[in-house]
Amino acid sequence: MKNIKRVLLIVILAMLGLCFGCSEAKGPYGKYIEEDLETTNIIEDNYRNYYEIFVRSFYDSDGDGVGDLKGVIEKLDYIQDLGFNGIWLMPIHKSASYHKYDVDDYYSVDSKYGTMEDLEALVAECHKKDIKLILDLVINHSSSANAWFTKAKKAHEKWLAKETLTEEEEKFKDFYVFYDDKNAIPATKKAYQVGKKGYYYEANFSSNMPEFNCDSPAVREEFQKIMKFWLDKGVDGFRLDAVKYYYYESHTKSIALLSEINKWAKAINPNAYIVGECWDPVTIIEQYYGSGCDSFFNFSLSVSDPSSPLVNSLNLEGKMLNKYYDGLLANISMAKDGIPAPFLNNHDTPRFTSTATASINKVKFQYALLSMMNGSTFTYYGDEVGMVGSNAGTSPDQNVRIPMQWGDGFGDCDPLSGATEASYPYGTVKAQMKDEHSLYNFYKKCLLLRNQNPEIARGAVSLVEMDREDQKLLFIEKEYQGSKIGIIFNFAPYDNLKVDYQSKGFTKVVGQLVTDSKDKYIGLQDDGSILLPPYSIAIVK
Ligand SMILES: [Ca+2]
Ligand SMILES: [Ca+2]
Repeated sequence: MKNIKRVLLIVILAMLGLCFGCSEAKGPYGKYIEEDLETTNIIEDNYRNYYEIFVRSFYDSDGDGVGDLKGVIEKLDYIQDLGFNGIWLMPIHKSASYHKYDVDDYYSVDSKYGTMEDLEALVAECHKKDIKLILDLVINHSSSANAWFTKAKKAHEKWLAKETLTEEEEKFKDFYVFYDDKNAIPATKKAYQVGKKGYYYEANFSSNMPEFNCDSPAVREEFQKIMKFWLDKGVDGFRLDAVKYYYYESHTKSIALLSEINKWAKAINPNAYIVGECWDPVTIIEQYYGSGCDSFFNFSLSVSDPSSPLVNSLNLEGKMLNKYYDGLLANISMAKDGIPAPFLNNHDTPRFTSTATASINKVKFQYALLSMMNGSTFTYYGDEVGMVGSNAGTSPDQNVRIPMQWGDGFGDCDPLSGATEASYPYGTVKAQMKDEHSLYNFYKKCLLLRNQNPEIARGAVSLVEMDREDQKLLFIEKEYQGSKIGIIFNFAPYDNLKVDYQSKGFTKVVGQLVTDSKDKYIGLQDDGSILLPPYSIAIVK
């Protein structure tokens, strides 16, 4: 029966070729395969496609030049349409800095971003669209302008002077890490003297970021209160900043605190999602998963790691194909029972479009490689339109936090003070949405395929075939709840790759990611195999 169908197909194709003089780009690729992508196939779990937003530079709803929460609400359709179903907001609490990683008041929304009502409205709108919203929670340190720091210094000085303390002063005298003897400051830590008072406070990031004393029961109680406050507002979890700095001297102690934090959050909302930032190699991060927190970012896959298998899988002259597969397996095994959290770049790293060798096809393929990883992927705002920016070397962080260019004539934020570059080589959002071959539309396809095929994020992986000689073919399968998909990669930048997928137990192509898509596609050959163009991926079932 199959053969008859094939013969018929060939006859029909031949006739079409005759009728239209082969003007349809049949090329070497064979029959075009129609896809049917759904946008709303979201499973109610914590495996999500997260979109990281720097509110200041995202969308300005009221024309004052500063992005705001109402702007995020206005762009929820855009975010959902791209295929994201989770949002990580970089810090939104009151803070004098532009980045807000030094918090003045943990129970507030910075007035530049909007009001508490705006945040509540954003939560409600996200939930209507089945989007989870997580907040950046920066509790290793506060701002030195936080009222708690003033209270703590005052109480600590009274205590040093052996004066009687009130109950509240007792609570605050050790709220931050103070050293009364300069010689007691560990060589690995940074501490600053308070005025000329002869005592010091720990601040490993900067003098205006004093670190909380995580041993203090009062501090731990406050952490719980902060989380309860925001979870009660309906936010779905937290991205925890700088978790290894909780106790900079001891991973064991930081992990133990994370275990408590995770329990506190889950006691309020059992489905709360916690993802921690521990900028360390796999061997360390896997220890952090022992805390029970859902996720820790996988820095070993990001541009911050020069040996990242995602970055190095481009230009396979270096014979790195097995490294991509190893990286894919390590990404899963390091997470133990938790959820892997792979990403390419964020607000602290150069954008991956900024490497000297970047071309649109490489940028697309690199994102496609990320998109085939298990777990919750994290995508930094603006990457979908290929925004460029680097904070490498002496370049400022502002370069990777520049405004989105919407191209609508409104909503663009003012340029970010301090940025030394602002580049949009692939055009505005509006222009890219109209171009079916744009980065934007490629990103969208990657994300929709993740939603459509839940096996990609959640499936158990096994190897079908890897051509270590040629460094072109990687064929894996992922199985989730009895459903199996195959993922076939052509890692070659210039060569087509023919694959007989049917002999491996699969019957149809359900998705294709072709980087050079102007005249190339993954097509069915007359013999039933498929031909993959350079830097492309086929998903088969
Ligand atoms: Ca505004
Ligand atoms: Ca600390």
